[in-house]
Amino acid sequence: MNHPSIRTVLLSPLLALALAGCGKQSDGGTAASNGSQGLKQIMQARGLSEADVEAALLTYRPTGKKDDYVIFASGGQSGQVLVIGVPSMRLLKVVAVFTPEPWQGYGYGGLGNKVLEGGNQHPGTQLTWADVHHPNLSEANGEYDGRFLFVNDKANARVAVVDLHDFTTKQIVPNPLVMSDHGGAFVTPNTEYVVETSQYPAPLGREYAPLSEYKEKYRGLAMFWKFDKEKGRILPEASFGVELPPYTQDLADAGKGPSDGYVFINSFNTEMATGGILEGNPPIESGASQNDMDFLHVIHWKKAEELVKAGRAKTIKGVKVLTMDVTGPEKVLALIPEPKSPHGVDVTPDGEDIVVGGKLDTHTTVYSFQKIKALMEAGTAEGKDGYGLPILPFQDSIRGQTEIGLGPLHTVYDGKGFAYTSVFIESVVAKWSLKDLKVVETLPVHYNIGHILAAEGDTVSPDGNYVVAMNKMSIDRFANIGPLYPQNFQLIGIDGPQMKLLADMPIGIGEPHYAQMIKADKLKPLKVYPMGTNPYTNQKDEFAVTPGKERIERKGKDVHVYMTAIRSHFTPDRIEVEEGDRVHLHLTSAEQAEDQVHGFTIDMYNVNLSLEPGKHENVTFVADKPGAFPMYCTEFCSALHLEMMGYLMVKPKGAK
Ligand code: RUQ
Ligand code: CUA
Repeated sequence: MNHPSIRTVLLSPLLALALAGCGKQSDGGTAASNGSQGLKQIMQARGLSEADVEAALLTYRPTGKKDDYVIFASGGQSGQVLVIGVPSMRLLKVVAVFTPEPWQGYGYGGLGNKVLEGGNQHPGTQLTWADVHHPNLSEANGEYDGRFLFVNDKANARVAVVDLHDFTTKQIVPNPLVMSDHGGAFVTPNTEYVVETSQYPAPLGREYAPLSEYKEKYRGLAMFWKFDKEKGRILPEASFGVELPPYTQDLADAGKGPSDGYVFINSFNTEMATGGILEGNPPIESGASQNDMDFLHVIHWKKAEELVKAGRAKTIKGVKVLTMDVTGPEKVLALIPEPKSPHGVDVTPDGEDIVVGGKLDTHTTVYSFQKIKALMEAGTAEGKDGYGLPILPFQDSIRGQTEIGLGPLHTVYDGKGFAYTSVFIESVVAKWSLKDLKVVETLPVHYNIGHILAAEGDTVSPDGNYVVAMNKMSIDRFANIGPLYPQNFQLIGIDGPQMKLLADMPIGIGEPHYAQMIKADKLKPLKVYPMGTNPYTNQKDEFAVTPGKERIERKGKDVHVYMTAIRSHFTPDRIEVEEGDRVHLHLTSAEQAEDQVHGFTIDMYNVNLSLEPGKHENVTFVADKPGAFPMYCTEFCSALHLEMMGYLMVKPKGAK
């Protein structure tokens, strides 16, 4: 059921019923009036207003009733992704992405280890955290298609691919050229590319150069990771980068509709400040805030793609890169002034405008794609920057500016002509009209809203019923749990004439930066795996075990154990090896019933697996600790779950 109909059809009579008792309700009467009397008492006892009750009715999901939308939110420093139902704001899952996660058996000996290892920037050095910023859903024709989710790790310059067919991370791609990323992981309208742009400049390819050579040697980069939807993987060899000046690029967005083929990236340190407080320089925060204008970068990626195909790219660390001596003259890369320390850059659903929020400004600036395109094609520039890139005239590139308030950051859309901007310093959501660039309403949020998201908000047709304020602070909202406070997601209804605050959700993990919200019925994940499935190939694993064929095979020091799990035993349940043997465990869940999950751990060996129905896992380890090690199921799967165990017997060297 969709939200407007809840509000108009269901809510009014219900509320009327609920509130009938609030004024002058007389005694006695029908069951209905007893009910409303009860509600009135509850409202009084709990100190609830009419608006509170309305919000509760609009968001409450009784048991068994599912949510209409699903949010994929960054899990911040946890390196994971949060999956949240809307409007209930219930946490449904935490998907392991960049960080080992024991419940999902990700990074504890099983097949997921390979995915994590593939994401290491320095082979052999396991990264165990990430700074997740912007989850982005795959798109087809500018609409979320519910198939994949891409996430960036700002701290270690990586992009991950989560397959929504089983909500499992399949690939982590380290960027070999840059140190950090922020403008990612944004997709082009048909997910041709996953865009990842750098944040803090460094020499490309991660070489050393002293800070005194910043202007000459440090660079930014826009990476276009080619995505193959059929394979469900990024293809690094078919990807390319576009070199950028060292201006500290920030957020990015891909064009859509008329602006499909372009990418927009902003920047906030065109001063190229590098700090040096002890050396007598201003701190970077003030050094980077001298200019009134920074630069919006515009990349014509379809043209860049052609130039790469035509052999115009250089190869750096195995990546094809178009350098500025090519992209400037070829009109692939242009700069446009943008007001003071911008943060968000958000293309409107019709693809015609690009809205930029300036952190130190009181406006959002609305750039017109048609104007930009005409200027770029005509080669009209008011000058060139120090790298020979054309600077388009500001006034001729914009449609106008909206007076928003202090500290506008990010903007989302409702598809009905309104934009919603998060205003950090003022702690409000500002709703404004894209047509006349005027604020029509502001709603206080609690507190210091960073990002904001809308239902189907980054598509060509947002749903216009919900917005979520992603607040960085939550002072006074929740029980005191120590000096590290949760952040606060606030669900806001936007389908009526006024914005309505509906629900708070404390986020007790990481700092979530961004999120996207998709219609729940667009997601069509598996319920069980076909028996023996390797989730990383989506195929039957070569070592899959058929029930009845369980066995132990020894080849010298290698012991292969072919095991199945089904309520409530592992077969075999005894493994006997010698100290120093290499154990290869091939473990198939023989379950095919929904929600019948087993876990598998071996005490002291740091092995832990999740065995969803039908899933297959392979684990290899050296039995280097002698002893009698219980192995057991870690999910309470049945009445005899505690009995679902066995022993790994590791005979000490030299023992008889
Ligand atoms: S988002 S710096 Cu506004 Cu990546 Cu948080
Ligand atoms: Cu299987 Cu507990």
